Amino acid sequence: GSIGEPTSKTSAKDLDCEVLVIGAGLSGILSLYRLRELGFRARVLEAGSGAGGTWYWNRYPGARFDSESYSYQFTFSQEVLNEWDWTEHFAGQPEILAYINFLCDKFDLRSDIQFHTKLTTAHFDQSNNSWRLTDDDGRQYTCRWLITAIGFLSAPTLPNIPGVHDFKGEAHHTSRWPQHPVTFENKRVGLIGTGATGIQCIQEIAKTAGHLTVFQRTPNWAVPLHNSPISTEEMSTIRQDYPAIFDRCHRSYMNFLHMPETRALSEVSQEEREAFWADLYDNGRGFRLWLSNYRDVAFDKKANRICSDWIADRIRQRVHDPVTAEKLIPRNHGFGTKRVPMETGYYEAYNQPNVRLVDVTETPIQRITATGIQTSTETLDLDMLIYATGFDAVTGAFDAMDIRGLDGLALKGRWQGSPRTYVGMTVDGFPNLFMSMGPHQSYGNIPRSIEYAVTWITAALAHFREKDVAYVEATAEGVEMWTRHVVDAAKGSLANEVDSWMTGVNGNVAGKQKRIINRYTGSAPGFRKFCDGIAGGGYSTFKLA
Ligand code: N01
Repeated sequence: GSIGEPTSKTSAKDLDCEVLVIGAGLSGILSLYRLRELGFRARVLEAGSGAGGTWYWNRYPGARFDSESYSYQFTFSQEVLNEWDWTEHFAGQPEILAYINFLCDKFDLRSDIQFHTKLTTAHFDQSNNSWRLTDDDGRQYTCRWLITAIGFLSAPTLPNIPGVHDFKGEAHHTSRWPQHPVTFENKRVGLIGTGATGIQCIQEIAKTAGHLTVFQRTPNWAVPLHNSPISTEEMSTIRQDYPAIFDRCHRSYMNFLHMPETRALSEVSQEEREAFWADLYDNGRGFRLWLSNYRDVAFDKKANRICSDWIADRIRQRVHDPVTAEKLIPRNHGFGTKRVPMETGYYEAYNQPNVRLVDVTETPIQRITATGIQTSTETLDLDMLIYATGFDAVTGAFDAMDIRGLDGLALKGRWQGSPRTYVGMTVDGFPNLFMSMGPHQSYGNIPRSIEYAVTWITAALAHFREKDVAYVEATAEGVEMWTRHVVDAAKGSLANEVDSWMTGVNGNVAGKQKRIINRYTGSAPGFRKFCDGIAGGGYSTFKLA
């Protein structure tokens, strides 16, 4: 260091950076913005060639917000709120990526983002309280504080079907969609997976594909999105409404715009509830039917069944072939117990002559071959295969790296298939490591949740710097308490009694067959209050040195 530079135990002058952030998605770019604002020397390391994370990787046709654009943007900069116009109530991926690039340009964020950098290891060095990272080219990076901004739906998984690597035609996972245009005209396309991604993709590809075969294992309760363009006049009305919109999100259970219905289904007549659902189904934008439903639908099996049956009838009305319609109606889970996919003409796609549904519970896929898919009853030749098969969610991106804390303890080993955290942002045994959107956090409306987590983490770092603290570790008691609280908060919700990424189940990943509680399902306002309390108490619930 130069003469006269203050020396203290928190001085990070021998390290590459005070703070390294892994990932340049929404969490990463906001971390960088905040850290710079607080005067930290920070850098972001990103595997891709551009910023955007989820919205950089998921370029599949039909990818778009399922939440209102104006509720799913950042609120930290009034200037950006003034300058950026949304053109649709639910923006498509190109517009979302343009928004993220607008943020990067405006705040010159790219100058501190290193692209094409895929980290493989992160080891804590006890000798000087720092993290040492290695990328897949063997380059090393050191920092005092490490922020993981790696996403919880970012590690894609292929189906565990024999021959999955044998196909010689064009094959794409939705989450690794190429940057060059992909066309479907005159092509025989096969698509596996009917989650939120598959449904967005199917309804779009059906418009142009020569022929599309959808391989469905579990149908989902998709409901209409009701997207529409935003005119210049409407945009200025929406903008005037921003404070009210953000306030609503702030007060709601999962940071969404939609408030729950206060009545229970049992308190209203059949006529009344059917009119209520018809209005939400036919006019309610986005998640309204899901999140503004009668309050017992998410918890009471009987109420849920009545609502599910009503929606099943809507599916029957929309699909001409009764056999196909029945296949599209979920049997093993009720409405809203998994993330509800949003659709625009999804069910009608199956009325087109170029679209066919194959139920793989009836005719299982036996193998993927060089030329297509072989089921128990037929061989289908395909030009293109699309995997909309989802992610090794929540812990997958952590498992993909060798993360080691005190005494070489591996994070994977610490968690052993079920995460343990303190407020979803820290883990005992892993000092100076902070996670944005780690397990056990309140997800819901993700940008709202990211804005909170990143602001909390970066403010904590500023506090530690001010107090000359160089070592911060969650306590074992804190982790035990929070983990128990997360499990308790999950009780009673039907969503936690169903296999999905939200309960940590992924049949394609070894060791992920059993349901766990991997996200915080208590209220977002309660989560924030708890975390604010930690900050207000000077972070005394951490081990500080
Ligand atoms: O992934 P999924 P996704 N054989 O796991 C099937 C968010 N998101 O990418 O259910 C046959 O939901 C699997 O079948 P099954 C949102 O939070 C947000 O669609 O396991 N099929 C299922 O149908 C969402 O929840 C937006 O029986 C196999 C599908 O693949 C999350 O991302 C848009 C199979 C995977 O569905 C994940 O959604 C899109 C196999 N071996 C997504 N393996 C927004 O708008 C898997 N499947 C913000």
